[in-house]
Amino acid sequence: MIYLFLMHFLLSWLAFPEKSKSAEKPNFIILLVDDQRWDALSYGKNTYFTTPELAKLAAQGTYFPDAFVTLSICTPSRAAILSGQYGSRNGVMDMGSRLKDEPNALGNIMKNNGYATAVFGKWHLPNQPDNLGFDYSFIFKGITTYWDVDFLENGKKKSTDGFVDDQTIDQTVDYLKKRDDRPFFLFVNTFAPHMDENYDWPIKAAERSHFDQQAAPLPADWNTDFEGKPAYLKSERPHQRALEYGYDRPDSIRSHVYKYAAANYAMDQAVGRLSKYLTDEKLLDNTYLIVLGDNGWFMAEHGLTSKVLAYEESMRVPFFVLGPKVAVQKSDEMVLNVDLYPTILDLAGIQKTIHSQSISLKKQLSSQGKPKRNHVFYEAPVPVHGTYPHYAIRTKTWKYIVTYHPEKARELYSEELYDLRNDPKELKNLAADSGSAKVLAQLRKTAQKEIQNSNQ
Ligand SMILES: [Ca+2]
Repeated sequence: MIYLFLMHFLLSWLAFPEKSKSAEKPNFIILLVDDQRWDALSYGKNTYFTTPELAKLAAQGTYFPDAFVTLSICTPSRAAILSGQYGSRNGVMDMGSRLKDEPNALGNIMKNNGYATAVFGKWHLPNQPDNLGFDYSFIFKGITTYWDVDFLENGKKKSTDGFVDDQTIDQTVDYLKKRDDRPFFLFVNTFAPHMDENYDWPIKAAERSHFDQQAAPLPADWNTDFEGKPAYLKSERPHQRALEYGYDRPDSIRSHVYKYAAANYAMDQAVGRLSKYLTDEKLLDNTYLIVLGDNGWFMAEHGLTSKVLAYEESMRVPFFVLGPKVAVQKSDEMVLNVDLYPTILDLAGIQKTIHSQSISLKKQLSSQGKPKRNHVFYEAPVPVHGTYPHYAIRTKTWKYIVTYHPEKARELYSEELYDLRNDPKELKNLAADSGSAKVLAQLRKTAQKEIQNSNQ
């Protein structure tokens, strides 16, 4: 008995210094949800897109309802997160470009500061994970299927059975179970609710049973004549692909909304497995969990599908943070995906001179304070998925979008102005409205200044 007691004492004594060492630095998990619209998170509201697990997590931390990406599409969004910079500076403005500055990628900074680094799930950059600082990777590249996916574990094929996001999350939990005493930085990427490679959301009946297809909401302007919107949208992919999906018929739209909601729910349930582990192990006492979407997704709003464009359904994403001393609150700050980079360095106490086009949210995570931003800047400078080059300024109450000809450099194609307070769905373009001329002039000026500064 005395022997056992002494052994216990000795083991505790040996274990304690290691535990306190890892407690010095906080851990970080970025959970990036693929193609999740800002309203596909059931936080504090009744929505068709129920996500009980994410809602439970969001209610424990700071939720940012006004959160946006700098460019709404997979690869540029991931590059923006890992660089803290806009695509026009970091080099990634389309699907095939490489992140230029690998040594200063977030993974490398964390690794060089003593963090165990790992990435899980969807990887959508031409750069290799280890070159961006991830020591361990369990990934698939780009677009895949929902079931029985072949992952790459540190570059070697590893076949799996079951739902892709269950595998991603289970591997994350497995990694955490086997971790050493270093603090960790994990980049966890879901695939759902992105469409799979067959342009479908093949979710099983159990998840679909949570949703009523007939009750799926229809957007107000699904049958639009494009009045007030850039005319090219009608003949290019954003609308033409929507027609291929059958978005000229309410039943087809409802079918897509229903399947998207079920896929979003399946992702949510997978995340619940990580949430349970973090809670059971009390890891959230010293771990910041940052959850956001990489871009939104149109489901017939303005007669469109897909993303890239600067309307709310596309550029606005879910975003919340929980962890040590993070206040339970809804923040007024307008935030961007590029803010993760300086925020994580700030919270980790890493001193580094960075060329970041973003702000640290450390203060916003502990108290309301005065918002730092009065607008966010959005850029889609090169044609992607049938869009023309365009930029936007979004304030709390207004949005200005300027579009240029794709082949005639800097030749204005169209301007849009939306009064978000009275027209949150961006149905009525006020750019030609004389009563809004002053706001238009002001936002136009802000946009030009931001465009000039964007790659500086
Ligand atoms: Ca995406």
